[in-house]
Amino acid sequence: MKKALITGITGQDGSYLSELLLEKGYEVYGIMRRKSVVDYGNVEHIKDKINFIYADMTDVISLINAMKISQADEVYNLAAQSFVATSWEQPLATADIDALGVTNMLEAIRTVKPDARFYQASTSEMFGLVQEIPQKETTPFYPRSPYGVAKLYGHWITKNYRESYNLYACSGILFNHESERRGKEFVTRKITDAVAKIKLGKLDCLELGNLDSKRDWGHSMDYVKAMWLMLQQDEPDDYVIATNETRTVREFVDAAFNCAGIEIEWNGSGINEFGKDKATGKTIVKVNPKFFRPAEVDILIGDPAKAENKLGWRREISFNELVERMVKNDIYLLSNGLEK
Ligand code: NAP
Ligand code: F7E
Repeated sequence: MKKALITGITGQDGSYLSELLLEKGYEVYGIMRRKSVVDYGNVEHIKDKINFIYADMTDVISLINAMKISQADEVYNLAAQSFVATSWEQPLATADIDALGVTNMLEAIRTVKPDARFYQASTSEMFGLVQEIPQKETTPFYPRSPYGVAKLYGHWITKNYRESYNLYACSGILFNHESERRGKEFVTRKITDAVAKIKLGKLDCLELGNLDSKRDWGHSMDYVKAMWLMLQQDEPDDYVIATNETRTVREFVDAAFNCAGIEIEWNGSGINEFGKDKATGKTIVKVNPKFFRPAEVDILIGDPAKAENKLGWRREISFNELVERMVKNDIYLLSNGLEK
């Protein structure tokens, strides 16, 4: 029975990856931060199948301990301060966790079990002000947020430990991936949650920032399969995981309201743009400059050809299915008093 250690197990990807590895017969260990109220986050439903270890990415001793306890064959480093907007408010905490935290984890592996295979959760945010369209493994990086900068350190230190110490260490450069378990501060879930509330008469209007921003959105369930595939190859390498489709935030809003049977009519421009419910004439989407970022990543679109050819990875959940699943789920949660 193979053993896997997942950092960030309570998050969106951690939960889908845990389900995948449990299905494959792995013994799953997960590191969890101590909180004042115990909270298993997205793995509440499978908590009895997981071996939890209290640890923190900023505390190397706790990560060495996690390696000693788990004796993991595979380590998936998914833990991060992952919300880009917060990285301007907490740049140092973001760097401690997302940058130095990676070195902490690599050192723990090197010290306890250097033959363990390592996956690093790199990100399309490293491309930032894009130097090429679409972005692939060879595209130069230009991060645009403290989050992107910290993740770029994590990316390079992973490559450096692979080259310096011959560790089996891979980075997955994953483009945006969402799901029913996405945190509500991220734009997709913020939209689908608001669509459910507006549909059920519990909210009047959704306020958003930059509607023109373009993202390459897939489903997390597809993306965790790529993480596992990367650690099953003969040689460690880095891969872009994306859908090769890009859409604006405005297009996501249209698609989400459509799933709830509401058609939007857009009026105005810039910060004065708003969306009306075509049927009722009521304004249900507004722009609020409070949600703009100090520096924006205007467009992301990834080329997953290398992953498709070498790993045999394919995305299975389409954009429309992703949006529909998220909207349906939020309507279900709200209708049944289950939303958090
Ligand atoms: P998420 O839902 O925000 O989960 C982040 C996880 O990290 C949570 O379990 C959180 O634990 C944990 N964590 C945060 N700080 C920690 C610390 N100091 N020590 C230990 N654990 C800590 O993120 P996600 O969407 O699943 O993303 C997984 C990873 O992929 C992240 O590294 C993210 O940056 C990266 N990524 C995500 C995307 C995407 O579109 N989703 C794309 C590219 C890369 P708590 O429950 O205690 O907060
Ligand atoms: O923003 C725009 C915002 O916060 C997407 C993380 O998983 O993916 C994620 O980072 C876009 C941005 O995700 C609102 O300005 C407009 O252009 O959903 P987001 P993100 O910043 O792309 C990458 C790949 C990661 O690695 C990260 O961990 O949407 N936007 N209006 C808004 N965004 C938010 N959050 N809220 C708004 O009201």
